[in-house]
Amino acid sequence: MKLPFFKNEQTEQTKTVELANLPEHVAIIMDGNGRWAKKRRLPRIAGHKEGMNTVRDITKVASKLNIKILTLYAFSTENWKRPTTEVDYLMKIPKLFLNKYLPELMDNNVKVSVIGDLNQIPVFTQDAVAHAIEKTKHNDGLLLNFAFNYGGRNEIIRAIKQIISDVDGKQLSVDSLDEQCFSKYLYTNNICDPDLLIRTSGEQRLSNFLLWQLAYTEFWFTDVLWPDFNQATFMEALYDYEKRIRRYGGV
Ligand code: V0D
Repeated sequence: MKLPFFKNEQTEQTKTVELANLPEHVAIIMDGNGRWAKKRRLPRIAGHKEGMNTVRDITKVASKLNIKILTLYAFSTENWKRPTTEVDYLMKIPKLFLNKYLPELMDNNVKVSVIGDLNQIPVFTQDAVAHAIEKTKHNDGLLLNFAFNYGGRNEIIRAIKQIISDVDGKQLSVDSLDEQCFSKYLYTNNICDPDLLIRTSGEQRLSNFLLWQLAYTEFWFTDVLWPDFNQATFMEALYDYEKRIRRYGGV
């Protein structure tokens, strides 16, 4: 099944994505919220608030396209270094987002999940997230996975500590440790690796996101700022993804 999504009126060129070739798992680094606000002489938090609406829009599109998993980098372990007022506002966003959109997520059969260390975040935020996870746990449509207080290196160290503890406790033998076994110790234990990574706002680096999981992922970058990112930009990414031949290091 083909889905046309773009038509240039001058050249009559149309762009189409083949629904069968869509990525199963899309990961996104939602960058450029502060810059979006600055351009408008607004405080950075206004950009984060606007970015929340983009999360809603892209979740809706991904869900309609039958994409299986959407992993969004919402807050990194490094983001604690930002000014307190900004961090305080960011910690309110999950609750704001869920108060506004949880009914719609339910309607769209979306299942919410989180990767990262939730112990370090305020209890009211933990509660809001836990409530959404519980409420959506039987949904079997899109898995909307937020990386929240997440860091890739931290995730790997945490896995190693758990592995050592399991070896000590004789639940695991060193010989049986391989890539597949190791990946079970990561936050992402039951979900496949991302097929496509999108980063908005022109930066082209990983910023400690999903270090292990992105080994074979296709990367797609755009200068568009996250609050300006929309269905059209998302379709463009999916269109480019389909054109790439994926070899997994083979021939
Ligand atoms: C701000 C742009 C949704 C990026 C998007 C504090 C930065 C809006 C959530 C969210 C954030 C997280 C968990 C959950 C439901 C929603 C979110 C943060 C930041 C981290 F269960 N947007 N969003 N969380 N921003």
